[in-house]
Amino acid sequence: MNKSIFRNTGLVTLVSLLMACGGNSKDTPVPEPIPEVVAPDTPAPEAPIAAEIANGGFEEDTTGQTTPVGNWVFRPDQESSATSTIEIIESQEGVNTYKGTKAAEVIVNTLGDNPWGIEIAYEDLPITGGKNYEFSVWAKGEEGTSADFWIQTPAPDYGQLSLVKETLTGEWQKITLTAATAEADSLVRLAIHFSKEENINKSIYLDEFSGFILDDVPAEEIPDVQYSEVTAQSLKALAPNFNIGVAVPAGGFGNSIIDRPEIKTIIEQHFNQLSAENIMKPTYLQPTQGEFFYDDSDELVNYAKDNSLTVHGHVFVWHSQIAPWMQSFQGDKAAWITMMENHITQVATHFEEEGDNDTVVSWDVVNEAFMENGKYRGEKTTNDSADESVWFENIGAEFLPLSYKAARAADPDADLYYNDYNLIWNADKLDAVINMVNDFHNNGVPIDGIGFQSHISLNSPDISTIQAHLQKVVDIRPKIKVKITELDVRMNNEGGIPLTYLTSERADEQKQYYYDIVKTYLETVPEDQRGGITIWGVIDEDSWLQNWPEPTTEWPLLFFNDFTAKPALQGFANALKELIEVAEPAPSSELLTNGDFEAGLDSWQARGSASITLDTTQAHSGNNSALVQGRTETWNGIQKDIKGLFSAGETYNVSAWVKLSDDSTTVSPDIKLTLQIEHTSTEYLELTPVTTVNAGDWVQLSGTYTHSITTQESAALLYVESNELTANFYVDDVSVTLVE
Ligand SMILES: [Ca+2]
Ligand SMILES: [Ca+2]
Ligand SMILES: [Ca+2]
Ligand SMILES: [Ca+2]
Repeated sequence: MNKSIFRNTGLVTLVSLLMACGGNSKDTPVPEPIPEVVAPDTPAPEAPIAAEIANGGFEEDTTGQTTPVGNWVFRPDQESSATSTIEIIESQEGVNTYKGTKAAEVIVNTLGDNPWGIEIAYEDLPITGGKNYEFSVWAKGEEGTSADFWIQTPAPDYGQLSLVKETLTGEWQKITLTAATAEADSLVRLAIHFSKEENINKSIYLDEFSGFILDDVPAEEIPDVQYSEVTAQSLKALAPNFNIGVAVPAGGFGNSIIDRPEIKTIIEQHFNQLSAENIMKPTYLQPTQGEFFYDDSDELVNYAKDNSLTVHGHVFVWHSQIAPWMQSFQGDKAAWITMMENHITQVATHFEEEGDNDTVVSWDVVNEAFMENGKYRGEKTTNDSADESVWFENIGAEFLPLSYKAARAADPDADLYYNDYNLIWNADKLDAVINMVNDFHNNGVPIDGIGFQSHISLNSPDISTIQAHLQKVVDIRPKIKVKITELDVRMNNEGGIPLTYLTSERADEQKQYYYDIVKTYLETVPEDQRGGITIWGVIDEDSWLQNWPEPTTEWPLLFFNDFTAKPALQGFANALKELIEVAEPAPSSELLTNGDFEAGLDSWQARGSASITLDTTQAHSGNNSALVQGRTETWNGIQKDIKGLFSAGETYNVSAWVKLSDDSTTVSPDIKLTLQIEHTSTEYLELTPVTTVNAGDWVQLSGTYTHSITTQESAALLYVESNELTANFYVDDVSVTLVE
């Protein structure tokens, strides 16, 4: 019996019963006879609905085959110089096949850069949406070998439905995965990845793939999550002298910020520095030898300049993302040095600006020159296929000091950084970098700072490790700068079942971790050594982590995809608030007391027959000004005796703000600030040029005055006067400062 038909029958029955009992009394239908459901004595076992995996046991193939029947794809070397052998083998059932005489065998030779470099996949397996599936495969591998078993949505999304990382035991074992398909899904892919150190030169056998429907996926709605409140209005306003950066694409690169007003709004609100995510990398700036391409990077730099942002240049010399011509460049060591130095010189010179107001203020000169064991990349001290660098291999370690010297020569006022990943927790690697810096210092090679990339996971590394690693660089003498250059914080820990949405709890954990990182940085790195903190992207969906190293969602950044700030941003802001001392305004160099009338008319007098009153309806600053009325002579006004204020030979800036009262019958009188000095004679000195004022705006009277009188004065009357007797006017912010 088909289960679904049985269910439907039951439903009809129930509806019929309800109608019979509670139906409309006026029009009571004659109850239908209730169908009798007879339970069979021994119900036939219901066969589960199977997924149609063609040739799941490889019995349709022949030995040595690498393109099996069905939608199987063997990829022994799809990524980054990974190599392996994957083919159909023949064996006795139970030995190297689980069932029948055929199975697939994988022998890993070299690992690739990423964890899916060596893969067996079954593409485009038809499934029914909205069902829970169970898939299984039998595997046998030498004890300690391992593989990652995936159920994914098809290319190009590779959305993760299920992942099992299994260590093999030497015996045949069944690997089972359950996966919930979405209503919209109609195809999935099965994938198994083998790029692991422990598999090198070992055999792994796979046989008998199958899958079937378990049941329906209960409708699950992502709840409307209430995240903790974000009140921070602007990160950069909390730390005006601290570099708060963000990496962005620009120009013709996909997702360019130039075409995205919401992103620009965020940048201009919160950040004061940009890094080019990709468009200043070598392959981008010199795609063909001798032909430099600056359109996109210039657009980024111009945008930064127009919005008072600086740019951290990334990057002159890197083993990765270099153009094919550079990768395969032919020449002896001297030719390689010339080629490398030319790239640095050309690019640095392009962005160098005359004077010290440059937009590009710092550079990652060399990126990622060391392996995790602290040896040079390219020195081949590891089995890692990423242990390759055309720079080290063709020039030797000398490429490092040569790069920094070339960079300094071309851009003398930029901070020159060495940048690398895992420095925030890997002591071997960090020590190697510190040794390099010390060598540079001993040999007069310029370097200004170390960049910690800091692509990290929630609470990993722990804060004490981060502190210790930052401290090591802080302690280098002579002092260099410390910069966090590429910060992002993954929310899914490797190997765990990924979150389907960012929960409020996890968002708050991220907030705390961002807070801890920024706080630790500010507590550890003294102000003169702070290079700043740069976040590697603006909104979560723009992060490189959306598709690397595994297709998943990581919520690593400070903004949600709808451009609203995440609790993580509040964490960042809270640390800035606590630890950045916003400089007090410079101690006032104002020599005049109560020039702003905020202490009332104290020390000010009417001059001549004028009357002066404190006015609280008009003020250039604060709450008060002085109103001058009733003048009968042009020299009448308001005055203050500043005897002894001026020193002989010194020059002063003098200024006052004046606004005409609208009860004046004149509309544009001339007003000036004058000094009457009483010493051996009486002198009248015009401190500011004659200035026309009006009733619409405050107007500044402003000038400089050099005190050339050397004799002691008995009075020095600073006063405001007007050529028009009918001019009634407000005065505020009378100021005298020394010109240094
Ligand atoms: Ca088989
Ligand atoms: Ca410069
Ligand atoms: Ca410059
Ligand atoms: Ca005032």
